[in-house]
Amino acid sequence: MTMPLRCLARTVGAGLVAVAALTTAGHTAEAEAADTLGSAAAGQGRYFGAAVAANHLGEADYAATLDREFTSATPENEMKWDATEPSRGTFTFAAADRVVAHARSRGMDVRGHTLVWHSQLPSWVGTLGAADLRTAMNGHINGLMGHYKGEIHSWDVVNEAFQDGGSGARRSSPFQDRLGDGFIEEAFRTARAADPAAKLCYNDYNTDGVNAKSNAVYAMVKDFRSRGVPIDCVGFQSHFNSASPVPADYRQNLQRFADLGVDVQITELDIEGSGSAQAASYTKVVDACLAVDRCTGITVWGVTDKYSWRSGGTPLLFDGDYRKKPAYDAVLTALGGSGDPGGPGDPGDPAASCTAAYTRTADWSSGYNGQVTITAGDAPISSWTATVTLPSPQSVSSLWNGTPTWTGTVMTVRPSWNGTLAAGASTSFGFTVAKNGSGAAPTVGGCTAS
Ligand code: 9MR
Repeated sequence: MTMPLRCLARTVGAGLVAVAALTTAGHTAEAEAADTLGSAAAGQGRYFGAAVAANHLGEADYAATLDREFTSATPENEMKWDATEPSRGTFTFAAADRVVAHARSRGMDVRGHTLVWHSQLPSWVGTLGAADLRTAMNGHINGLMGHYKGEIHSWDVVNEAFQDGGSGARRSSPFQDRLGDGFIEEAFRTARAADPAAKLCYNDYNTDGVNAKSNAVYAMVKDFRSRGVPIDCVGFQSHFNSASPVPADYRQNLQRFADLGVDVQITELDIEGSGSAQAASYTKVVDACLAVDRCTGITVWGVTDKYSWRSGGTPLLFDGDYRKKPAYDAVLTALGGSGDPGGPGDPGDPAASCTAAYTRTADWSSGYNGQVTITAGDAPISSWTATVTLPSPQSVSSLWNGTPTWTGTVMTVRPSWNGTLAAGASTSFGFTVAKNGSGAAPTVGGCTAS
């Protein structure tokens, strides 16, 4: 069967990373039975997302796994108040912009996280009196939502405003303590005006089952709905471990919120553990979401165990080497997708594919060194080809760990000794460029593999 080729090619500024991928035969997400989390979830009318850290996007395996598997991205820390408005009125968007640009250029949706939260709050906010704090809160919402207007699918407008424990009370914070209960409503009204197209969510943890805390959030959402306060969705963080397992009434809890007329989203899923026990817990979560019509998507709180905020608990779907865990297979299966349980070498294996990621490794006035890391996809490969287009009038003065041929300014590089790669394994070639007056970045085109 002939499949369309799919090619992503980007050039980013020097020092950043360009990733190019070309699938040579079959196995595009669009063309086959769902074999990625994102395509399987799409088949169920849902998104499947991950929390993304800007500072890992330059790691080829991280970016390749993110790009292959996920259809939504949540900046893990980059949109928080301390990252975006460290001093009053001075907005810093560079790190969040990197996540948004990466995600959007690859067709992913973005969840905005988070506008009003007691944590990761710069100290200046806590010094303000009530009137000033109200102005600052609304200014922050307008600053963030204005900058990303039209680019964010759902915003966590207010995060974690309720206390743990049995009281169902609001959590102490500068917002709660100075502005009272009404700060949440005000934040949502400001948010609706700032970007009317974005879904506005309340997000919290330990609200996954029916308990005093989720009852308090439920009462608030019900009140908002009855009074026309703009709220579209409730986020259930879903950080689980043995002390806080997936609740037996998870689906029931999601459903009662959905019945209030809001969407529900699983926003920060991770489950500590390993093997079949972890896999079974993930299955419960996916099954619960699929059983609730208004559960519109699932986000896991990271791509790989090694960068998880709970890395010791190995709570995610890919291990530290980006290998799929049993939990991955369980999620894919629960989403109705079909994995590759037989492993490499079995009939039906993925086609040979590779990605090429470029970095500038050294830079001086008259030249620079570039490096392209070739990473095999889901199948082992015996050869690869990558193209590098140099901006005129640059010229390559030497190249190592690869064999170049030239057509005009396009350099096609094939392996020297390093053609054979295991699935997911990487090799690199490097080259020295004479700038001849131009320091612009080269374009790394498609990587093809056989
Ligand atoms: O994963 C985030 C971690 O990198 C930060 O150090 C931490 C700081 O507060 O926040 C983590 O993300 C939290 C999220 O923003 C809100 N819900 C709980 C998440 C895990 O702590």
